[in-house]
Amino acid sequence: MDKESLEQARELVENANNIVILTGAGISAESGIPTFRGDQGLWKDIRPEDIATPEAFAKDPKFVWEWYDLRRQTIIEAEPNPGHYALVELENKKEGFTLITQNIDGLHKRSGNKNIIEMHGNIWQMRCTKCGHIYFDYEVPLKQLPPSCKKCGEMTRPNVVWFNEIIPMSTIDACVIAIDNCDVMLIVGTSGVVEPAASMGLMAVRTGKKVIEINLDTTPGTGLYHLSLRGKSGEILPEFYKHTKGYN
Ligand code: BV8
Ligand code: ZN
Repeated sequence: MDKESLEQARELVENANNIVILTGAGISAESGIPTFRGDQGLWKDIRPEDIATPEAFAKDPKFVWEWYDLRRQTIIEAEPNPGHYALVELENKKEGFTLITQNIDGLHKRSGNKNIIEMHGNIWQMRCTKCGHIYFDYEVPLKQLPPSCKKCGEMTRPNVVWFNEIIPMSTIDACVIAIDNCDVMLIVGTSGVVEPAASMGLMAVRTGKKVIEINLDTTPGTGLYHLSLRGKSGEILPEFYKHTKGYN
């Protein structure tokens, strides 16, 4: 990755008062959690678009829960990586900081970030299909599939947003307001395929924000953004602090 772009990005991040971060599965890849697409994705034989849907769940809730239980078993073993911790540093240093994540693994919370919008939900939360009760359940592996609601005993689902499900307007509004108020937006480890997250970078560009992408590959947004840093987020994000006073 070229030093010049990294230096430019470091300056922009350093001088920004208000920053928004949008993360995808790529930021958790170095923690050992497989991404969705691309050759290292674990789900080669399963397209997320075919199983992470209300239709798949209605057809065979046990099969869908087996997939989530498998992912929970992978995630529980994973540790946040330097990329996650660099975002905690950033939040501690910035006046305005919002972390929008598409990830449901909960690693941003575990690493210590506070102002997080989990726009696709959280794999550790169950939601009752009958009474709507939402609660955290960290049991791994799950003894009963599908799990029963702790309150009413009916079947639960993962409290995540599936394909063709609406993301609550309050969540979208919070993302739009954060982007509207920021000077700089970092887009980290997302293939830019899934809407509405994929359009957020463009929204920032259109409203005059400096958008910096960090990814191993190019994405549909690469040509539009102010800077595109090619490399691992776990190596690039900490670079933003290597030369900052007071950061050791
Ligand atoms: C909605 C939760 C209104 C569940 C997820 C046709 C065209 C356009 C849009 C649509 C369409 N048809 C339908 C739609 C809408 C649909 C959509 O976008 N479909 C896509 C697939 C075409 N969106 C929706 O349905 C959304 N709701 O729009 O409501 C509506 C209602 C009804 C009908 C229509 C519209 C809801 C979407 C939410 C889906 N839920 N997750 C779960 O996880 O089980 S999405 C899922 O994909 C994950 O959340 C994941 O985060 C997300 C996005 O993937 P990425 O995070 O980008 O991961 P990916 O593997 O793709 O990429 C990883 C990247 O990291 C790569 O670029 C790689 O190079 C990079 N990388 C890897 N390692 C590293 C790295 N980078 C840096 N460092 C590294 N070390
Ligand atoms: Zn219930």
